[in-house]
Amino acid sequence: METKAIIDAVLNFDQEKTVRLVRARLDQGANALTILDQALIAAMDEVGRRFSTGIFFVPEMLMAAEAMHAGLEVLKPHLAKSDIKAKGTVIIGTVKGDIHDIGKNLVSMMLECAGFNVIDLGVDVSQGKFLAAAEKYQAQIVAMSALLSTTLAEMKAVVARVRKRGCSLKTLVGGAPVTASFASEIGADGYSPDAAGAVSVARSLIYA
Ligand code: B1M
Repeated sequence: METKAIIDAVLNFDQEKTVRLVRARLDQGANALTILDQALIAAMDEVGRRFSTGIFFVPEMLMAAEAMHAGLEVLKPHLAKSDIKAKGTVIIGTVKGDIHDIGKNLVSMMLECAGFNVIDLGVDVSQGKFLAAAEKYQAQIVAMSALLSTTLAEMKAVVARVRKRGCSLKTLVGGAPVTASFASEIGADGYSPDAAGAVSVARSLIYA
């Protein structure tokens, strides 16, 4: 019931109510990851459905994203607290041509909570910028997010350039249109369908 109320608050673009309801669920003892998955991410899925069917347009998507963000801020301190400190630097960004950043920010935050040193390049990140940052920060992993099917080619190109360098730098990919088979087809070293999974994949890439 409360989960549905949070979903409705996001769908009504009500930031204040989203924050209040998320806090209330935490106070009741609900798990932060469950609230994230079953309420906030579920709400964004519904936003996507409404956009696809012409009920919502870009402004509505943005307002819903802001409400989701507000709820996420409340959850942040409760998510992915981990005692195991991983050593490693991850360069992360949303690929060129793509400005969706909610999923990327979640992955970034989870990795940070797990003890990785995360360099977040933001959105619309060019191939050259990913590679230059990896070099500059002596990173172990380049992590890329894409939400548009049209930007998958960018992801493929970055993976190809990293592989061409022939060093130990690994690639990790994800985002709604990215599948395990696409990831393996383009030669990415790791793939996760969600933010929590990205942490274990990143660990396995570094400790493999
Ligand atoms: Co856009 N949008 N959008 N949008 N938007 C989608 C993605 C879309 C599926 C909506 C739809 O048609 N149903 C569609 C893409 C269709 C396609 O290509 N297949 C779409 C479109 C078409 C567009 C525009 C082109 C619309 C237009 O202008 N006509 C435009 C593109 C702009 C651009 O990027 N150049 C556009 C713009 C926008 C807004 C700016 C309005 C806003 C983004 C705000 C923001 O990000 N700050 C927006 C939104 C909010 C969405 C939807 C509704 C929600 C996305 C989201 O944040 N989901 C989305 C529909 C949907 O996905 N259901 C849609 C919640 C988030 C937590 O999920 O990012 O998938 P996600 O992350 C997940 C996993 O994918 C994974 O972890 C997260 C969960 O734990 N993950 C990774 C993500 N990255 C990972 C990386 C990893 C591992 C896992 O390793 C590195």
